[in-house]
Amino acid sequence: MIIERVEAIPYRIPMRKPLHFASGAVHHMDNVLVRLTTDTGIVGVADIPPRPYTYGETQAGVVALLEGLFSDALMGADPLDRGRIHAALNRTVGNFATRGGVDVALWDIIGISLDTPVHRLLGGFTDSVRVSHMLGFAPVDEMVEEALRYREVYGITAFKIKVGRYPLSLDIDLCRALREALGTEAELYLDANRGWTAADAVRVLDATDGLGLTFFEEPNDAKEVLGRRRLVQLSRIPIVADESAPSLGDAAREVQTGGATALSIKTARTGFTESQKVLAYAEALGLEVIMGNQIDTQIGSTATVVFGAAFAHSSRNPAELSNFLDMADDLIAEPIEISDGSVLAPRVPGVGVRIDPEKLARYRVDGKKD
Ligand code: MUC
Ligand code: MG
Repeated sequence: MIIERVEAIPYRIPMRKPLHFASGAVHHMDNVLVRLTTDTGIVGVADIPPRPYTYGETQAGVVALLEGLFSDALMGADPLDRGRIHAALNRTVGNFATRGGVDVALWDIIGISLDTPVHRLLGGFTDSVRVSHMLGFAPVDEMVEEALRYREVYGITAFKIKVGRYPLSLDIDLCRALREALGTEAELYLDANRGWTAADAVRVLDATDGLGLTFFEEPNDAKEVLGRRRLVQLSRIPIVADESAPSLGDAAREVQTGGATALSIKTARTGFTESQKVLAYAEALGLEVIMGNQIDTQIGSTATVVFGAAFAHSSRNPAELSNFLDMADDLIAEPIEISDGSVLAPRVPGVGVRIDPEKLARYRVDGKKD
């Protein structure tokens, strides 16, 4: 089996509710669908969400890379030879989302060819993953109302609170309001997307002590190493590396140099192959991981479910799986269902995503037709 066609399909779907956070905002999903077709007729797909404010990738850049250098590496390759393919892809630095998407599409092909769901090929630990919902910036009463609604409608009881704003009291008051409204059973954790200085993040930790927060993701810019190290040492809750750890090497550097005590794993950037390495590294060191959200569509969120369900250590904490609900529409033919606060891993062969051809035709922006 060899890959004989590499397609990069850019598409745009508006957000029903734009997501705002300290490092940026998403009003439209300007993503790229990668489609790898083999000589056996098997087609592997994955979603690539370029996040310029986080990694510098853009939709046009992703398309150019897939149609250029990455096509050279993929055309004629057997999808089972992942080691060789990744060695070739790794000759291009950065571009994490593009690399992650290609890996997921390769696994999709492998799963379909073996007639097996990929979460079972990877590890098969469980078939259900608990969901955490990410609350973007909005007035406090709206964020509280959203959390209560998601608990009521979907049974979600874990929430990641986007913070990182000034004055600090804005987000401190927000944390208090959410804890008060949701009670003690809800799991609440923070993500500042580098919005604060390390010293201010320590002030926030002090002010929110007693609220039972469980994690604090990217409080400041991890490149400010000494400030970050001091913060990590002072914090009683794990400090999570997310955008400072977009690859295995970056994750190891952040942990080994005292910049983080937990890791966010995003299949949107480390696919399944490198995510497994990050997971094993974290597990060996006794560090918790959170299956994170790159503001993913249902295609991307399905990949997260697949990986989360595959291993004990990736399914321990609720995974960030629900922000596709902020989108006005999606390319997926069978929508993800969240019930009782959980999502089931797909049972069909492959990653388990089927693209709706009419929706793809409606939202693609390259003017081409299938
Ligand atoms: C997150 O966890 O940071 C916001 C920016 C991004 O790249 O991912 C999101 C969520
Ligand atoms: Mg984050």
